[in-house]
Amino acid sequence: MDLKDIHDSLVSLAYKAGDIINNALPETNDTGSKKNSADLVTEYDRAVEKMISTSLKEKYPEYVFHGEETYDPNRPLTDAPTFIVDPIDGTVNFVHSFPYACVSLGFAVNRVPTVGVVYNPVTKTLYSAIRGQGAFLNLETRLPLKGENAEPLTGLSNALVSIEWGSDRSGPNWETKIATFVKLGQAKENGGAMVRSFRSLGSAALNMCAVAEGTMDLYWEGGCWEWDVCAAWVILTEAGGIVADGSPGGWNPRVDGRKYLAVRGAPAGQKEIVEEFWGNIQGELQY
Ligand code: LIP
Repeated sequence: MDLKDIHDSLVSLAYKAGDIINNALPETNDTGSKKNSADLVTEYDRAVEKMISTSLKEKYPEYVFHGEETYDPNRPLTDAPTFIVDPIDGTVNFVHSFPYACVSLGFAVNRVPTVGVVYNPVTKTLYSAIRGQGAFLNLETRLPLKGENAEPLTGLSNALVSIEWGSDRSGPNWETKIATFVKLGQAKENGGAMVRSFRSLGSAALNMCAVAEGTMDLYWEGGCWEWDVCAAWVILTEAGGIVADGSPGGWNPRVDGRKYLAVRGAPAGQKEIVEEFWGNIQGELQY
């Protein structure tokens, strides 16, 4: 298994996908939706995935292809070496021309994210990593950006936290998310964690890459999928970060576990901030 060859192939495909994305003319009104108006798919999502899957199946017929737009719940992710791909992560942003959409190209072995490439073609920002070989911005800048000067994590009140609204806007998971956002954000004298602030980039992959580069301290989401996070996961861990379960107690979540807590690399404080975050979750995410 030549991981460098796989990495280089995914980088090349990322730039090709970026050309399709940058030349697209998506419309906000007549875009196809999956389960509701927040869960979108466009002809460009499908075209990019088709281009990627055709190329990967031709070059690596021995590996499985697992993509968002051709996902079959009757054929879930296995331990086999698998390309795990989201052709356009941040489709809502893409449709609205908000410049935070990306192609997410992951490769996992035994469900362990091993190669990752995430590319935002609007900002020309490429994140990449091979397990055990470091994480990079635009193939040359090592992550995290602060390198050896990365600061300790000193609790949620000093943290910039990425959260997402997702497309499920009712039910117990929604209630848990909203109540947790309130608990995290409110003043300490009212029992809250007083996080410094929240951000929602609208793309799981770009949220997790922001944590990898160290411009975000944490990212918490339940309900996204393995194709949203696989590539960014290895980029994050190769930048010294960790991925804990999005529910309390899980230190080794599966890439297809659908609930995640990503924490940036730091010389101290990772375990403590995970436990502080878990202590603020209001309910149990069920995925
Ligand atoms: C998106 C994720 C995001 C989530 C959205 C959506 P998509 O993926 O990246 O984290 O909150 O609901 O699932 O659909 O743009 O590929």
